[in-house]
This record gives sequence, structure tokens and C-alpha cells, in this order.
Amino acid sequence: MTVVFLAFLHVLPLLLTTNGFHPTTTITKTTKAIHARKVIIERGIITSNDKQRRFPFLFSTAAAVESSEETTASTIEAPSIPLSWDDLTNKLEKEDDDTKTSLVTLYRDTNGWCPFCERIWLLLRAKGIPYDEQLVPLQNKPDWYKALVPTTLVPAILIHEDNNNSDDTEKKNERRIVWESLDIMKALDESFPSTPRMVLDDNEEYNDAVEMNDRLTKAGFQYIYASAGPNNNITLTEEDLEERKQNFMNAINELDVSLGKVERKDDDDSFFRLGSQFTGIDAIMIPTLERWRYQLPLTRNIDILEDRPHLKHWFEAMESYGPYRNRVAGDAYSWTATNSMFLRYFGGGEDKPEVQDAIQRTDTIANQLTQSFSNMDDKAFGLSSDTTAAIVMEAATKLITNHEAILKDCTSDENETKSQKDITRASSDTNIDIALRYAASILMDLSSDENITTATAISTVITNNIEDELMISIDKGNSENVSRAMRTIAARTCTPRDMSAPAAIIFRGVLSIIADKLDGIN
Ligand SMILES: N[C@@H](CCC(=O)N[C@@H](CS)C(=O)NCC(=O)O)C(=O)O
Repeated sequence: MTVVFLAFLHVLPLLLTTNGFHPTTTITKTTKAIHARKVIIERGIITSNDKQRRFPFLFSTAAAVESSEETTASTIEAPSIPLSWDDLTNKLEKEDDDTKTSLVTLYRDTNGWCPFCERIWLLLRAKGIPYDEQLVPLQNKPDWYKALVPTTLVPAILIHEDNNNSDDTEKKNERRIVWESLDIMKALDESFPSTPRMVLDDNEEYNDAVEMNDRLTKAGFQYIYASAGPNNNITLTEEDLEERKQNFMNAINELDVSLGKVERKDDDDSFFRLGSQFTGIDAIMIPTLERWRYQLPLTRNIDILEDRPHLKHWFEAMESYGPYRNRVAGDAYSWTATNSMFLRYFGGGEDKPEVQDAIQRTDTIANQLTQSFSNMDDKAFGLSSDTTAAIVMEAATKLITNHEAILKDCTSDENETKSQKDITRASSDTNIDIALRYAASILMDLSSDENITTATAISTVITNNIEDELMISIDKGNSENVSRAMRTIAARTCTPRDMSAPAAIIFRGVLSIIADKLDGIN
């Protein structure tokens, strides 16, 4: 409530001083609010109904107060522009109708970086099995997890007891724990026979593709980690390294050629490893290839897509595949921004000049990528009209349910900062909270606007409508710090850890547009 009222206090002085309206002692909180809204409209800050239609939720509290002015004036709280976290949370709860009972618990790493977890995460979604998640911090694995899983590694799954007594062909599941990604993949097929089978190990093409992937992974690891990590092999000569690189390139070429044959065989538009159907081999392949695609240009100056049109086409198919794209996929920015951390851990020694160079190059490129956050590009993640609302809602939900942690993170001091130290944090300031509530309100509004079906439309609507409403909410003198906070949060948002890649584009986009506008105020 304090926050709500503070927000209102920030709004009011600006309106009063510029419009010659002076509150008297008799004016109630409610009539102040209604008056404030009228003044906003009269001043031309909100000139058209269109703006209110665009962001009805942002103004819904003021409208509610206005309509009940005569009867309940003394009982209604002053509205804030934008809404309070409590109001936003209530609104979210009304929208939340996810009632599916989970049949499986997935144990995966907190950061969403474990490639073996990614396989299972993707398969659960591809098979449409309702699941819940338990995140396991790998640096500090909890005792309960070590007691539950003999290897103590992630991923693992718990198959819940299935109480379905119908004559369904679905095998009656016993409550059991399964670990090791390849075993989990098989267990999911066995326990949920009515879902698409994914491990086609009686199919020659599938087995060949798995073997080819094993060769590729081995060649890749022998080259990429040849001079890094605990297996640091200092006896490797330049020639040895070059040979390993060639083996790796040959293995990627082999994959590209093989994909080309599949492509010619099938004229279907979707194009997975074995043809038009997504199968287990796609889930096995994508986690490693995704990392290589984004990290090797930074660390080894290798672009795995260059001159490999079929591999490129396979990535495109994966990126348009909902179960992958809408939650599991990482994005170029996240892989770039986290790459310096990977280099510090696995790069072979932070003191080596080539590792230092790679870290610096990585940070520079990550920073360049942040410059384009406010241009939300539809093609970047293939938003479609039927998924846009859900994706915008995901971004809103993440912001609303995590706002305290987000606020703390973007204003953390140097000693608390554990990662992305090159990104400047903001100073603590209530205006940051206002701007975040503002962003959340906009996202909630956009998620229910049926006319908005593309990221470009979202970008245009926000850019064209945001400025005036923002100016009445934020203390002008603090705009620089608030802008820094918005950019810090956007740059700290990592997929798939914090939200899906499509939601992150919207989330980072809204924050960056707000930051651009705030920078324009000065
Ligand atoms: N062969 C296992 C490998 C799993 C694995 O290595 N998981 C890593 C994360 S990527 C892990 O749990 N590391 C924690 C540790 O080593 O303690 C599988 O396929 O599931």
C-alpha cells in the first residue's frame, strides 16, 4: 500500500504544477484521483480513446473509481498510475486457469544450461505430458536430491502414480524415479504409450542418426575442450589441434550432407532430423548444437551454419517447433551474455591472453546485442497470432511474480554482484518500482488485446503510446537512473532460465522502449 500511495504522490505534483489545479483540504483521495485522470485527459496527455483502448488496464482503477464516485467515495483507495503490485497480482490470478494435474516431476538444473536436462524438458513438452519442475542448484545440490538420485546428476524424473483405472491403454504407472537422460527418454515412451513415441531404436535411420551425432559430439568435444578444463592437455601441438578441428568440421559436414538427403526425401515444410516428424534424435541433438551455434563464433571463430544450408534449415524447423521454441530454446543474446562465465570456468585459465580476449570480445558483442532489444523482430522467434497473447502474458507473469527479486538484482551493489559484472547496476529508487509496474500493466493490457498479434505490432504500439503516460509517472530528475535499471534488467534476463525466448524478446523490448523514452526526457 505504501508503494501505491508513493506512486500517486509522484504523479500528482507534476499534474498540479502544470495545470494550476490546487487541492484544497476538502478534496478526498478519490476525487483527487478522478480529477487527476480528468486533468491528464484535458491536458491532452491522453488525447484519444485509442490510447485508453490500447492500455485499458493501466487506467482501469481510475475508471472504476470514477464510475462509483457518488456512492463509495470514502471507501475506495486512491488509484495509482500505474497499478500496484497487489492489483497486478490479483489480475494475474484471475487469468490463471492452468488446472492440469502433472504426471511427472522433472528435476533439472536451476540455470537451464544442462544439455541432458534440455533433452527431457523438450521431450515432455513434445509428448504433451503434464509435468511440474523442481530446480536443482548444481553448485550446492540439496541433500534430498542426493538421497533421491543415486548418481546425484540431473536430469531425473519422478513418474507419479497414475490413478487412472479406466480401460485406457495407458500403462498403469508406478511411482518411480528414473535418471540418465537416455533412460528417461525410453521410460517416458514406455510409461505414456498414448503419446508420440520418440525413441525409435528399432529404426535403422534413427540409430544411424544417433551414431552420427555421437561421432559429432565426440569430435566437437575433443577439439573445443582440447586445451581447457581439467583435461588440459598441454602436450597438444598446433598440428594436433588443427587435426582435431578438421575432424570436427568433417563431422559437421557429414551431418549437413545427411540432412540434405532427408530434405530431398520429404517435401513437407517441417524438416527434422528424420523428416517431417520431430523425434528423440532431435531432442538429443539440439542442446549441444544450439550452444555451438552461438558460442563457437565467439570462442573459436567458427560459424557452424556457414555453408551448411541443411543444418540451417534444421535449426529453422526447430525454431518454429512450439515445444522447443516456446520454452526450452535459448537465444543468441543469452548464450552470448553467459559465454564469458563459461570461458572463466571452462576456457582453460582466465590468465591466458587468448581467454581474456575471448571474454572481452564476448562482453562487447553481448553489449551490442542489447542495442537492438527495442526492435522486436517477429522473425527472430516466429510469433504467431495464436501464441502472442500467451507469450505476452508469460512476460507479464514473470515480471509480476518476481518483481521483488528483479528490483533487488538491478540495484545490487558491487559486492553482491556475482555475474555479468560488466553491466552497471542502478541506485535504489522508488521510481524504478513505478516503471516496472508500468511495464507490467502494459504487458497485461497487451496480452488481452486481440488486435495485437505480432511482436512488431507490440513494439509499434508501445513506442507510439508510452511516452506521455510514462512522463506523468516518473520523477524527471530520476529518469537516468530508472533508465539504467530498465536496461540492466533487460540485459540480465536470460533464456530459458528466466522465461521463454519469445517472452524475453517482449520483456526486454518493453523495458528497453521505456529506457529509450526516459533517455529522451533529458
Ligand atoms: N549421462 C548423464 C549426464 C548428466 C550430467 O552430466 N549432468 C550434469 C549437468 S549437465 C550434472 O548433474 N552435474 C552435476 C555434478 O556433476 O555434480 C545423462 O545423460 O543424464
